[in-house]
Amino acid sequence: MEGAEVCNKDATMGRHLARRLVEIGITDIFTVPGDFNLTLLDHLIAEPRLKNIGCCNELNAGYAADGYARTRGAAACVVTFTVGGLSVINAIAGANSENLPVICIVGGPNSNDFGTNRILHHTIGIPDFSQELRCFQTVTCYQAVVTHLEDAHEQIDRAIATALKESKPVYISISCNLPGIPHPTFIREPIPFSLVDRTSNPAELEAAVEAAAAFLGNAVKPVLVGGPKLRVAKAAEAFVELADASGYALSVMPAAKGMVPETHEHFIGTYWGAVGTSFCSEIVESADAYLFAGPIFNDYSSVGYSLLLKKEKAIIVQPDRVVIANGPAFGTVLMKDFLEGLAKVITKNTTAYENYERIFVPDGTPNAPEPNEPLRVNILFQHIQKMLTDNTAVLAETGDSWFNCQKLKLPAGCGYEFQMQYGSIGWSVGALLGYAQSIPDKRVIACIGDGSFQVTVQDVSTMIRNEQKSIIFLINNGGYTIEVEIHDGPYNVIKNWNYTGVVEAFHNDEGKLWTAKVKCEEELIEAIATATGEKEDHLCFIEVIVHKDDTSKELLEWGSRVCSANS
Ligand code: TPP
Repeated sequence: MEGAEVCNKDATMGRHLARRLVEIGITDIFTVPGDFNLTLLDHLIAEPRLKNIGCCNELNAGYAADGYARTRGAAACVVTFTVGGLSVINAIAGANSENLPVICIVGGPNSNDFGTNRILHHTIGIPDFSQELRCFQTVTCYQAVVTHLEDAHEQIDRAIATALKESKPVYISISCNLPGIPHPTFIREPIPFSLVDRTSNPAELEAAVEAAAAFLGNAVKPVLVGGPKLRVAKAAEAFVELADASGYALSVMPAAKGMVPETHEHFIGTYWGAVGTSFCSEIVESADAYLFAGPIFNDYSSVGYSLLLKKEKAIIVQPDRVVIANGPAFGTVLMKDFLEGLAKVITKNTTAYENYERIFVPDGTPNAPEPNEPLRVNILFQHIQKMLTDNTAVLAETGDSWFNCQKLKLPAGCGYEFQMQYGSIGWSVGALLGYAQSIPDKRVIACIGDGSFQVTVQDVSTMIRNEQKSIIFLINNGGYTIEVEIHDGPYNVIKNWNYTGVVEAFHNDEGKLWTAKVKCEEELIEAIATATGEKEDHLCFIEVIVHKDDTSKELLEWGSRVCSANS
């Protein structure tokens, strides 16, 4: 092939791709092999700075990349053509919904097979190789199908650069015969990406800041609400700067939990309408002006469209535009620039926070259990709360864990992740694998319902294999309880498993796993002491048995409101 004679053995597309991944902060790739990607994998793992994390299935490899991208700013998974590609696609759609730059790399057909009438294995049996690409077009922001060495360099670079710029997943298909062939374009260490940063239009920015400052300056008790797009806008720090400068009461939407320090002196909790932190919704909804930075209002975050907000009172700041009181809109204004600019000119007003302090009554504590009383969910979360430090992070699966974890008070530095927009059950198992891999110095505490766990359970074995030391609370309530509270039927009851038995089978006497099954507070206390003491270097799996109707009160409220929105 072209250029083979002038190149050394490292000047291959596979090595180039590996170097690019390392350059953007990726040191682990989540993979499932297949004959279309084997050579590619050889050349990726030849890169000493890249570790291969072999997963049990592609869905989990994709979820792992999602979890990894949340802290590293990018992640990659590698799968095989169509059978792997179509399996990972649900995870990639989830990463898209969460604005995560996941690079989904697929080992594709031999470049010589394109344009022939050949039928390939792993396809649905027609001589058309575009099915997988067409599926990915709807869930990624860019697709590169690399079938030639000459332009492979630029195709790969453009795909990765687009993922970073858009903060969305991209698809790169690489013909299976090409990754190991040396080519002159891959000789050198890649020149670093010259990503052109987006900038605000200075005049629009100035006008937006001026209009916002005037609007907020006229308000008596303005408040700030952070939304999940703070992350994609890289504006969380600027938002806190604005909170410091303004003295406004500070809250977050549920999907932004963890993006703003809850230890901030004016923090009032999660704004989630009827199911948010007590006194938070009252303060937000009674304010005469609110600034939402990066909100997503959907049926879930709006609690079945029951929020009591008025557009005329709102400044909505999106990653690159600002709308004030449903009137003037300022385009080409970056959220970060806007918040920083506003922080410089804002007038201090602590009225809303003072009102909050005046009316605030702390949450009650649950009734203490009788000795050996069956464990209640609110007792469980009291104990999880005590485990949180700046060396921990929380991962919350879709289900009642959303509501229970949302109520945890995060100490400074404690991470928090969940997948609220897409809400795909099973996400947390794969995401835990990737998240823990990305932050090895923290201990991740995952709260996972039994129904969700059943979807993606296999990759607990990958956590053991990679010596991860997370703590999984498997909440065994016998069913799809969140669905029960929206609309019940016999389909919401699931087969009970011996969950500790399942993960012990994965362990199979290799690696460090510790399990416990707990039914009362006494057993829970002992299990937590062991998991955080003697077994702190183990993957700890604590199956918590609770009553099927034991839920957070927020789920009951939210479920009935979402139910009416659905009917
Ligand atoms: N399939 C996928 C992939 N994602 C979904 N969100 C659903 C189905 C619908 N769904 C949402 S939550 C849920 C289901 C089936 C049940 C979750 O049950 P479990 O994990 O046991 O948590 P619990 O509600 O009991 O706390």
